[in-house]
Amino acid sequence: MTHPYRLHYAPDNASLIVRLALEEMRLPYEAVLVDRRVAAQRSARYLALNPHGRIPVLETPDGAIFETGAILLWLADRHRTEACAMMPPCDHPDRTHALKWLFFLSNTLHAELRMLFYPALYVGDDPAHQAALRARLQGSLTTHLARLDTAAAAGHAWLNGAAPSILDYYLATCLRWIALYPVDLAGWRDRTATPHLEALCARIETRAATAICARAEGLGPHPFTQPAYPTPPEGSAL
Ligand SMILES: N[C@@H](CCC(=O)N[C@@H](CS)C(=O)NCC(=O)O)C(=O)O
Repeated sequence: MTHPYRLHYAPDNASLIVRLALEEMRLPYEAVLVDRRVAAQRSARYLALNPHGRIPVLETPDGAIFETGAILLWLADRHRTEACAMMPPCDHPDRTHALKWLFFLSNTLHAELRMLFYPALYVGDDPAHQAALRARLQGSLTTHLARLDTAAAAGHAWLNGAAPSILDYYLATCLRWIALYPVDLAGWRDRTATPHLEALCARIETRAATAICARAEGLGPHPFTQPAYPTPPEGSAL
């Protein structure tokens, strides 16, 4: 490897969150396209890195890591500096609370988004079943986001704080996706109901890391406050 890290990515996929964190931490990495147009995430080569066939994977000198939350936490712990601490350290009381909300983002919010985006994987091809699943998910996502808005209003350093955290980037990217995907449901969510999440998006959008990733993946000038469908220089989001 020419760089210590190789990020296997597709534009506007979960790999974007890892890319944002790598850029925020100013870590050198190589971005390796997973071409979704040919389902490269299910190629033997990719499955050797991630047997689940999901994007992202980060190759590191310690081996390949899959699962977005695990990669983010590993990077934040491995590369914490005075200037860039994207997760509270293990011996800090804030760690307790940052961890539970990080796992909530990963296990619940992100997992439910997968069901919203790929309903056929969960209830098959019947459009009525898919519509019922999506309606339930829209309800639960609205509740989750209201609770996240309350957490984002509480003045924690690790969520909507002065300096970006891995939770900020994870949540802002989920909010971006909710605004855009699935294409036939786009725009269903009332963003004005969660003003602190809007503030978080606005804050994250000012970061140099966001501008770099937006350029690399064709996300447009306002990827978090006014999300638009990506026009990536290579590869495809879906
Ligand atoms: N739990 C996984 C979910 C990753 C995930 O859903 N990745 C999507 C792209 S955003 C994917 O690989 N989709 C293609 C597929 O499932 O075949 C993580 O957090 O990394």
